[in-house]
Amino acid sequence: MAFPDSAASKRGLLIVIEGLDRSGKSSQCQRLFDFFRLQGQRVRYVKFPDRSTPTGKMIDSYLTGKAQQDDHSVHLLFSANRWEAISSIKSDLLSGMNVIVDRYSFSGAVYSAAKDNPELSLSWAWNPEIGLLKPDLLFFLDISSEVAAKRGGYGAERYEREEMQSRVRELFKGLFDRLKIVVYQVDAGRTINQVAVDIQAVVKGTLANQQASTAEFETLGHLLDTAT
Ligand code: Z5A
Ligand code: MG
Repeated sequence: MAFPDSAASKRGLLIVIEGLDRSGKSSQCQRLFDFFRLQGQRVRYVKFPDRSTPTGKMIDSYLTGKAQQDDHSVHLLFSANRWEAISSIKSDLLSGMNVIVDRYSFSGAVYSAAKDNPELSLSWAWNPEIGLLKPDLLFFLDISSEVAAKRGGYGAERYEREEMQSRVRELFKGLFDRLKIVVYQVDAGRTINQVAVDIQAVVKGTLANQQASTAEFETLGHLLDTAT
């Protein structure tokens, strides 16, 4: 489904920050948020899963081990958690606001596929994401499991185990290849400042390009090879 783009005026940028656990996504989203505010630009920070909504509360119960869910069912809840937010994100973008997103469809597909459930392939997991807004800028914070583990160690939530993280890392790379999407890979094993400077350099370059911020919306499409 294509979102009609009625406004010819300048819209905001949709910026997604993805990455492994403890790679510093939330820290970098906050830094980027502050960067926009300092520039006098309107900006919104959205984090998925949004645990405040009814779907988000069910997801939170699952992640914290208070509730069990079928793998497919919880996967669709994560996707629904994005779909229920997308019209408000789109309307903010159209109003000229920049929107920073902390985890998005890419996390959605890879964390479910990493469970190695033979009935839940990466292709199956990607399908409910098709039609959501495609980011204008996509960053992937890359970090080794060893460095990530040093940042306080893995927590108590589901998925926070080192072997799961290695699988997730491989799946992210495979997914980006199969989507042929432009991804800015950032070495997130450095200091928060060093990482923030790299991200801001790309954002500044895009902001300087007026065409990019008036572009029509694109949506996430099918994986190129649906064999797996
Ligand atoms: N999940 C899913 O299955 N399906 C979906 O559709 C979605 C998510 C959207 C919860 O996600 C789980 O949901 C997650 C994926 C799954 N499972 N796992 N595992 P979440 O986003 O709510 O998880 P989180 O706890 O907010 O994020 P995180 O990955 O653990 O952390 P982060 O945001 O990448 O890092 P941070 O909070 O910015 O930093 C972590 C610590 O490291 C903190 O103490 C920082 O001060 C420190 N830090 C950050 N950057 C640095 C640098 N550069 N150097 C040193 N220390 C640093
Ligand atoms: Mg986070």
